[in-house]
Amino acid sequence: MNPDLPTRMDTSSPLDIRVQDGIAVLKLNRPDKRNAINDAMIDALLAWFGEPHEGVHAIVLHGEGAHFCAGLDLIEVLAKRPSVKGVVARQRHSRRWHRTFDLMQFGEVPIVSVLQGAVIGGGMELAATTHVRICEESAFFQLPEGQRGIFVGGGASVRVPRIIGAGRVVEMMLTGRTYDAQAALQLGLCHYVVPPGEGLAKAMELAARIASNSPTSNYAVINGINRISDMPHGAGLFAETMVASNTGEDMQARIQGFFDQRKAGKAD
Ligand code: 1HE
Repeated sequence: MNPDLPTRMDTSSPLDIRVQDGIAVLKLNRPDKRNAINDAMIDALLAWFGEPHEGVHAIVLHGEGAHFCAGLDLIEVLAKRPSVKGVVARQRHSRRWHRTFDLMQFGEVPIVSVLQGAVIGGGMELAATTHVRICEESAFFQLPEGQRGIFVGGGASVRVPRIIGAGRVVEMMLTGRTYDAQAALQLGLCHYVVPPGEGLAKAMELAARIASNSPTSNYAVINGINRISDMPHGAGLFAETMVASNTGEDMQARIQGFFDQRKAGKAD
């Protein structure tokens, strides 16, 4: 373990962080509140993702207990809201989530998430920042903001339509529809569905595979693909060339290794 990495073992912390063999495992740690996202959890995510972590090549994000995340901590919001005066001050909350979630989606290292039980509201927004999403069979997705008298504020209106389409998000929010794990797989909300209790092992397996890629290529993929696919054709191709010309640091050894391995395999 790298001693420079902030590692929280404190069971009262909303975010538990452990680093092993180049993989950081971040656990949402408020199971008694279904891992609802309070200010302290956002602060912990912002603090960790706001710093570089040398030696970390993949991240696994999961939640303690039966639910990945019940979204915004509604109790905290109700308690704080009367004291937050003015539009700009009220917008701070959403903008802090945006900052945090952008650092995650467009960070230096790919994130694999494990989703079980509730993936609701802000929990779905958090999941949508991650690059590889694994559902356990119990997972279900909801955006009940409309039913709670609020609107999404952690990036759902930007990230989720890019995954499932704006029309489905509108319908989901208006009717309170729930998507289960199998539907999520078909829609691209998740990439794998695994039996109960197997999500973390699958995530560690995929994270190890991701960590063995070139770090520069991983960085280019997580920062490049989503941004470039938003660009007009010509700008996108130009951006692709610029990104491609900034990768390849270790391509010689990797390509040589690929052919050496094939030769060795054929000789056996
Ligand atoms: C919470 C929260 C929460 C649970 N904030 N405390 N999110 C929601 O609207 C989802 C609301 N929660 C639920 O629908 C259910 O709690 C679950 C389906 C997630 C779980 O059900 P269950 O039966 O296992 O647990 P529970 O008995 O409902 O809740 C257990 C405890 O967690 C209870 O606290 P306790 O002190 O009474 O034990 C609940 O109050 C607490 N809890 N969910 C605070 N969300 C940036 S904008 C994003 C906007 C949104 O995310 S809107 C969606 C909010």
